[in-house]
Amino acid sequence: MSKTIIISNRLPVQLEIHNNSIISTPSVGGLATGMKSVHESGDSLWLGWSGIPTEDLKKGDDVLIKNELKKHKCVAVDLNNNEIDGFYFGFSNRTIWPLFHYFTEYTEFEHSTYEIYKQVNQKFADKIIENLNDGDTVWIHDYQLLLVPQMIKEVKPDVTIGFFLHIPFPSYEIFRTLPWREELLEGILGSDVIGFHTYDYERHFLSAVQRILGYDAEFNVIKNNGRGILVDSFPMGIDYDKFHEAAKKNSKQKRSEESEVQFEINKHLNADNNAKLILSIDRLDYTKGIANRLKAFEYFLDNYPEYHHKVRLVMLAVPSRSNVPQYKLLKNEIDQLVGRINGRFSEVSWTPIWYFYRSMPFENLIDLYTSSDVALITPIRDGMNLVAKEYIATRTDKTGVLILSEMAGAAKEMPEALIINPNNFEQIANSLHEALSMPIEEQITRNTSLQKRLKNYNVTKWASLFNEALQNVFNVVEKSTVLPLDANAEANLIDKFKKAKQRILFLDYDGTLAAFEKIPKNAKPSPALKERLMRLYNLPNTKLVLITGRDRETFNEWFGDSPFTLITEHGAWLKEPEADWELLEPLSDEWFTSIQPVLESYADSTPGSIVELKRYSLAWHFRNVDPVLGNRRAKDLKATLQQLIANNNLEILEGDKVIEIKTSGVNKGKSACKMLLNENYDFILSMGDDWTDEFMFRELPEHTHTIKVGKKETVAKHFIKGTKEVVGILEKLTM
Ligand code: GDG
Repeated sequence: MSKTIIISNRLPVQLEIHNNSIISTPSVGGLATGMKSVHESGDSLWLGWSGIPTEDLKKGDDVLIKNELKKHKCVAVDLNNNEIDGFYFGFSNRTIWPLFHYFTEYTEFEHSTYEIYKQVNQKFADKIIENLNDGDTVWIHDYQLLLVPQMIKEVKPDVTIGFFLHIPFPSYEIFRTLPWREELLEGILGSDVIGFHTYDYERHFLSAVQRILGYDAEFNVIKNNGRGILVDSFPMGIDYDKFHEAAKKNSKQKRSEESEVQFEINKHLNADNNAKLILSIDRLDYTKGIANRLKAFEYFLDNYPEYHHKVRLVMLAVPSRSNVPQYKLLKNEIDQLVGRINGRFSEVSWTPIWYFYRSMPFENLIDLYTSSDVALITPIRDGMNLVAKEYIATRTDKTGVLILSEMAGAAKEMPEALIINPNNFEQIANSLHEALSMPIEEQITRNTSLQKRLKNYNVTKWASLFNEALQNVFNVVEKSTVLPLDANAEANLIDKFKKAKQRILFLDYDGTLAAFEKIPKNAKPSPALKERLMRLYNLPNTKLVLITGRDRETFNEWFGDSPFTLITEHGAWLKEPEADWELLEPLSDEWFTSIQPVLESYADSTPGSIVELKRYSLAWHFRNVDPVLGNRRAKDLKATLQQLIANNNLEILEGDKVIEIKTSGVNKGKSACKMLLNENYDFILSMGDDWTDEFMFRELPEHTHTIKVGKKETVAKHFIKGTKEVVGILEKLTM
């Protein structure tokens, strides 16, 4: 039976070994809490790090761990201390975490930790592949594992892979600062469905993919490798009933059953008729805005003295990543702020802040949620923030006010809360006043809508919508039918080549034999390339055709003295070795006068674009233009040209970041087929990267070995990554 494999950095249980016996406790944190109900209810296997470094394991511990994890349907990925430092405390938490939360000043760009991050991601990928059966679905979670989707897809192209990011995806301007931006994006794009909490994160991701990798996106589908990748927002919900029912149970508790926390809370609430409790719960993290919150609370106490003695802020800060320097600094800052505020305002019978630096059992969490009149949640940036949702779920009598930062993903779904800017002390203080004096009826009205939404769109719904998208993704997007030229296919190609009696090779130039250059003239063939082509040419019974969209003059300069067959301007010109250039089609340039000014005006108004004048065609190149602007202008230009070329026997060719206008009927396919007329080739190879090469792939005989270079849609039979791989194949043909 097929299963879902869930993968996250940490498992949903934390393990500790004491005196040869193992203790497991549930993990705290948004991801673990959210996915737990999915894991428990379905047929699934959860892979992640056990929490114990391999150095701490004694002989036999691995078996103990394995057996314990088996009970929880989990499998451990073993990590040693060096890996934990580099991968988790290093690249994950000192590079990605701060950068994705817009804390650029905390972001470290450290090559060595990235290398370990890569190795550990590979370890996760290997473990997944080891546990994978046909028909299984893979669901990878969060920023620690950005490279894993691609690592799996490369080995198992047929597996359906989902990826969900629990933290924000930053804007392109922030993301582009990462030295490893291309690799990380490619890593995520190994997935078939990519999910974010909000539409903002989704559009930032789409923008980064288009601008950094140059891949096209149609609405929320990215075209990559001839396959579609669905990108969507799936705001994560909570296990509403669990929190609601726990709160109900809590309200029916007898005094004797009360916890110590509840006892202390009640003491405060009973001390004054108007006593109120404000709650703050987070991991101790600089993204959560804890310092700002404290300062805003101090500002509130200064400006609203009538609340002295009556109001208390209960602040639970759960220890987190204390190995990372910024977290240590933050801990000191919070300690000092709490000390200062309590020092300033405390009286014998009243301390304004109750501060807990630890985690609490679930029951105490419920005590806090149910006893607090206000929840004050003010992150500077937060992917979602489940605490905001949990607080509302526990308000069984529908009272209570949520003050929520607009920077939390949750704010998008909770407009009935008092939404604040976490950097605006005054606004936070005024909202506290508004919350504490809000009429009960208004609280009930707001919370009724909130609860309805949270109950309906709970974590099960979230997971099932994501899963549905994953199961149906190939009804929405295209599954790649093009195969990579893997070792078997390559061996077959070489074998056919060696055994053939008459061979012909059609090789495109830019993007196939030579990498793209910012200035097209700079893509001149290197002596090494020329030598390699000569070796091919010198093989017996082998015809070598270089086929390009470039103009005749440039190719004549580069290859005029080489003995290869040259076809330029998409098939307008032909030069056989030792012969003169010959025009393959009757062409004219009379139409330039009406079209060239239009292209020039687009080049003027679109920074980075240029017009290329060929002998019988005109091209507008926009490779160096911002991709979004470039695509928009290209669309406009095409529409304008379509009106101008009507009745002119011209056609518009859309290449890779180029729009070309030329006499219709001239294309690489037609001219390549002409080369076959008088010979009987039993081996034909055609390689190209561009849309214009598709004419060759389509029109050459069925037995042609067609290879697309790069990750685009194609009718070719195989694809390879890039020019380096092209060189590799050519080398092997001459060996
Ligand atoms: C990441 C993103 C996103 C907290 N203290 C205790 C405790 N908790 C539980 C809460 C809640 C969870 O931990 C915290 O969830 P958050 O969403 O607030 O935050 P992160 O852990 O930073 O999670 C975040 C989330 O992923 C999900 O996608 O919302 O934006 O940063 O469930 O109840 N639980 C117990 N004791 C505690 O002391 N038992």
